[in-house]
Amino acid sequence: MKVKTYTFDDIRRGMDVIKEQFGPDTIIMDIKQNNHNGNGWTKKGCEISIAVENDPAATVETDLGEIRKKTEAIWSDAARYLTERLVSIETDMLVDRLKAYPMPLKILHDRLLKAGLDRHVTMSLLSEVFAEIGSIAENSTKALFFLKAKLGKRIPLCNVMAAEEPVLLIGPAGSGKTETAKKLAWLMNARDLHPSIIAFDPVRRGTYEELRVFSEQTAIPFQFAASIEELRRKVQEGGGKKIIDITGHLTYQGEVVDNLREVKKLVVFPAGTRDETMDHYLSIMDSAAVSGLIFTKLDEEERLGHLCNSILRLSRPVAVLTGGAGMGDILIPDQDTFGRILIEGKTW
Ligand SMILES: Nc1nc2c(ncn2[C@@H]2O[C@H](COP(=O)(O)OP(=O)(O)OP(=O)(O)O)[C@@H](O)[C@H]2O)c(=O)[nH]1
Ligand SMILES: [Mg+2]
Repeated sequence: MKVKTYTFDDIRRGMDVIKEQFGPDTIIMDIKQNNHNGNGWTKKGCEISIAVENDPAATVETDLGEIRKKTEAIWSDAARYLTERLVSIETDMLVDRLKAYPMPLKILHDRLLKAGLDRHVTMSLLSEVFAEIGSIAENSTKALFFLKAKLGKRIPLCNVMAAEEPVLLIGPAGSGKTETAKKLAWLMNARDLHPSIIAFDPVRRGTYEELRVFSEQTAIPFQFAASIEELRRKVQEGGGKKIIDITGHLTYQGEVVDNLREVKKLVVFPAGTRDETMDHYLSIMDSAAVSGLIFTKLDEEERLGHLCNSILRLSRPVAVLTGGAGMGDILIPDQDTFGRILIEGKTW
């Protein structure tokens, strides 16, 4: 049964036509009276909706549609069932394997999963630890030590603290480049690396004031460049460790990356960035020129497992982590760092 609506000039005439065409027993579903505004004149009209039997061709089409819908639903159910079964078989296997493990490894397993680390990564880390130290893993301190070392070995690091070598911070707009430049400069200053910041923005002097104030407060030198030539000259002039903070504008970032071949390029991503966004950014930059990654805003993440999953997936060296508004909220990662932030949380 379908509902069809017809328009007539007036109700009485409409009802006569309906009865004539569809018979006296036609079921009237709705009658609407309305005004049509034509070319400067108003005309009354009405819409009459009636129930009509489906025509045979339409019925076949509807039936086919229904069959298709039901088949799709069966396929989806089957796929869901198989996935659930596989996951549960795998979980049973993991539970069985875990039974043989010392208690501290079982506890670490739960904590890593709770932190959001991929369960396959978690299990393979634990099995590596167990294979290497066996019953020594009964000692929870040793189990944790080896676990951190195993995870640390899987994550390459990038050294940003080498004296003299300039570092260039690139990354999506608002990812934390300027803030990280300040934190890095602060840290390098404390380690007597004589840092200075060079900001590059050919369009607007967006960060100029912020960095000028920072420079005044810390006595860390700051310069501004509005063209690639000026930037290149300022990078080459004088000594010390140069940190180059550039605009979030991707076209200019690409130009700087192409023109400053000799500097170490680090991509800044907030810790919550989706994998696709990171892949997209790395695909549009000359990613071969990128030496390492910086992750910011760790303090805004509930759990850090997903960050470790992304880092393991990307397989690119990590240079710096930041997590907070304070100048000291910066961490130069070492082998222990990732295990520590997963198990112990925010410890910087
Ligand atoms: N919570 C938190 N906020 C941060 C962190 N790092 C940066 N931010 C904030 O993120 C915002 C953007 O930081 P910026 O350093 O200006 O980002 P940017 O990449 O230089 O931005 P553009 O130059 O506009 O591309 C600011 O509000 C920062 O305070 C961090 O580690 N934790
Ligand atoms: Mg900035």
